[in-house]
Amino acid sequence: MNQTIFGCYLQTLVLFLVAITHAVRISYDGYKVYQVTPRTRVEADLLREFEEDIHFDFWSEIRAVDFPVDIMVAPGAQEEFEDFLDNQNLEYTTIIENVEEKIQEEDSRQRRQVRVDRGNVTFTEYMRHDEILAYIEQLTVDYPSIATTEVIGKSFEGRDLTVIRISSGASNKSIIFIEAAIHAREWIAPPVALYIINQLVENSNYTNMYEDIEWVIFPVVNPDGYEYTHTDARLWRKTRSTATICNGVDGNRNFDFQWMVTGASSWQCSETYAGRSAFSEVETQAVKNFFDSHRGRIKLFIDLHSYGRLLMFPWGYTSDPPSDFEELQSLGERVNDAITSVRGTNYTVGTAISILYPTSGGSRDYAKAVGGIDLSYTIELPAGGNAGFNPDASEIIPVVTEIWEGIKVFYDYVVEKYVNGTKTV
Ligand code: 0X9
Ligand code: ZN
Repeated sequence: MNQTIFGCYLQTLVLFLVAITHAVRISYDGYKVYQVTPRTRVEADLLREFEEDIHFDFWSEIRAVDFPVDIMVAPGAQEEFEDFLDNQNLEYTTIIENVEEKIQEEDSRQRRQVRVDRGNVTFTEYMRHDEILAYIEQLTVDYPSIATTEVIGKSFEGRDLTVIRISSGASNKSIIFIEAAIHAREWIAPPVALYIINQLVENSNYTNMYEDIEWVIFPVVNPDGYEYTHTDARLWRKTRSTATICNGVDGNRNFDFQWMVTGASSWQCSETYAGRSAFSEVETQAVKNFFDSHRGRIKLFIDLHSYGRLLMFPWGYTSDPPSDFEELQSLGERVNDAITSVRGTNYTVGTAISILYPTSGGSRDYAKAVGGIDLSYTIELPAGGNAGFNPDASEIIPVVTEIWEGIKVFYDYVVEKYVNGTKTV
């Protein structure tokens, strides 16, 4: 075979391989989202049977009775599922007829927009990971005396795991640590982290907020998964570490506290796969190492997720309330009041297990039990008005601005309790 022809074959082969490994986005054509509302515990338990089934993706979780549950179902399983719902007399509606169509609509909106200028931030579209990092790096150039970044690890695919520190004056101050997007598809979480960064650093009204407190914000804990949701599969949740059959681990089941005890799966294809061992993931190790190296200084931990409008504190693994339940509940309610004051959005406040479902191996429980961080919360941000994980980019600003009001209440409390030593809740 002469060289030209061989070269041609090779090129075709490479193009083909690139096509099948990269360019083909996972299609959700024909996938439907059902909203099922169990009216009794028995009905809720019936639904639980589907949680581990690969054809079912629970977008929102089975909570108490009378709370609607959003479930995406693959085409091949829909008929049987509908028969089941009818036979069991479960109440349901179809909220998305075809998930792929929704994603296409979202894509066409995004494509019409210009990419973000390097080093800038925007709250009118979702930013890519490199754009997010470029913005926080730019802040360290523009505000060198208050903003610094630190790479606290590398992701499985080699991306920087970068946090930004915002602080002035003394070192060794109490820390507020906020992380987002341990779950890749929860796109509304990074903008919330970025807005907090943006207000603290770029809005001169808030310079006092980092004089007595150091903020450390980790805008994308799972950058591999996050990028994968932009390039390949919009609804990817887990990390991108490779395994024998299915890739990825649920980072929020991978922490070494009550690991694999409840609400987590040992099956690698499950959306809640806890990993082959606790801290198998480099991304969760980075968070753990950060906790370890700042032991005693971190006073508040917030883990940002979507969706559900929930403000949760430990525990997720047991229904025994934490000893400081009253304090965590009343602080959560005050945060919610501040959020609600903006445009009426109301979050449900409570222990994770009581308002959601049992889980273990998550960062929030770990932060409190092992990290020694008494104030530890998970915030489930709102769903898109457009349904599910596809909040229109136009919904970013209302969400981030109302959460910012809640963050101020958290901040005031940390200062009162740990800086001035006069707790009032
Ligand atoms: O399941 C999770 O990790 C979180 N929900 S999400 O829909 N964002 O995936 C919530 C964890 C809350 N913790 C407990 N329920 N214990
Ligand atoms: Zn989540």
